[in-house]
Amino acid sequence: MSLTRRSFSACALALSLMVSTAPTALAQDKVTLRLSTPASETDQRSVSLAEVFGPAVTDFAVYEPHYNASLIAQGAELESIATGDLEMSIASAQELATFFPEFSIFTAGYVHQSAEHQVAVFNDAVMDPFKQKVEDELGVKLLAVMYLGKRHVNLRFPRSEKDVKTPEDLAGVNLRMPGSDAWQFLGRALGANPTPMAFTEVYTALQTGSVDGQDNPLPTVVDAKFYEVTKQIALTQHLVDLNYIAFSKAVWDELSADQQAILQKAATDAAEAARQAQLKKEEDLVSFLKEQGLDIYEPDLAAFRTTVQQEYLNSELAAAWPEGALDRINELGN
Ligand code: KDO
Repeated sequence: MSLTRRSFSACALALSLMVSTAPTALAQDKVTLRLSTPASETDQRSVSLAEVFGPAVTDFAVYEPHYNASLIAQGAELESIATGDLEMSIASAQELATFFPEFSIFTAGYVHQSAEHQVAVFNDAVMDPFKQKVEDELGVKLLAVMYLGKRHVNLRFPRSEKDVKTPEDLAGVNLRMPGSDAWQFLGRALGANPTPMAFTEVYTALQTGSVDGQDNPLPTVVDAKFYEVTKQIALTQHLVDLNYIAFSKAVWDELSADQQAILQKAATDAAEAARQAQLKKEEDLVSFLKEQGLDIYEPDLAAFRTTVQQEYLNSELAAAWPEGALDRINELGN
């Protein structure tokens, strides 16, 4: 069949219509991954998710972070993922322990010994039943472990007024702890009177004196500017704290195997980038905080470790820990 001018223009028109509709017809719609976190945009975990995770999944997903608990209140993120109102969060073991009491093993003071210990535990078979239960019963996949840092006691009093050597010195101190029960237990185990409070309210509470202190790692004390309204940090390192990158199982199941592999690697890489950044900050920030006028010192660590560990071992929390799990976690830390 010869190609006449008329048939040529008809073909050209049909082709132009196909091309003009191709982008919507052929391109797969990208899934939007809303993340809600109480952390600020400049927190290392937020930075690494935005700089490493987001770009790595951009072929099939749009990463949409919401900081300072602006989308979902701190502690409500996992429920929101379960109901399909959120796709990702930076979850804590304490929040998971409100659903699954056995997670309190990862919230116990002086159990995790380092960032690398956290990674060894997360990747060990001991973690498998914990991960499986969260997937099966909450519809949440724990993709990676993030290093939040070593938590210390940070008080608004100068050391001349309150010198923290042992847990006895925290008697009567109104110490803000995050809301979950596991956090309140830790506050009591330290010897203090814990007050439940959302992270975003802590600065004002310290400034007005409605709490006497709070506990967070040095990078958080700097990022949230708690050093502006506090006078001392007793380096209790009572919890080598962690978060998990929590991800919607329903969204995960909609992805192809290749997309799942890309997303998993993106989460692992983002967690590693944040870990290294957080560890570096922990080294650098003691001198910065001293320059800001804070008194930073080491308390009687043996007294704190012995007291806190005893509180946990005698507690109902420990009764929920799977047989042999603590021994395995300790083995991985040595
Ligand atoms: C906090 O509220 O003190 C805490 O450190 C608890 C962590 O689990 C995590 O939620 C963290 O806040 C936020 O990511 C803000 O850093």
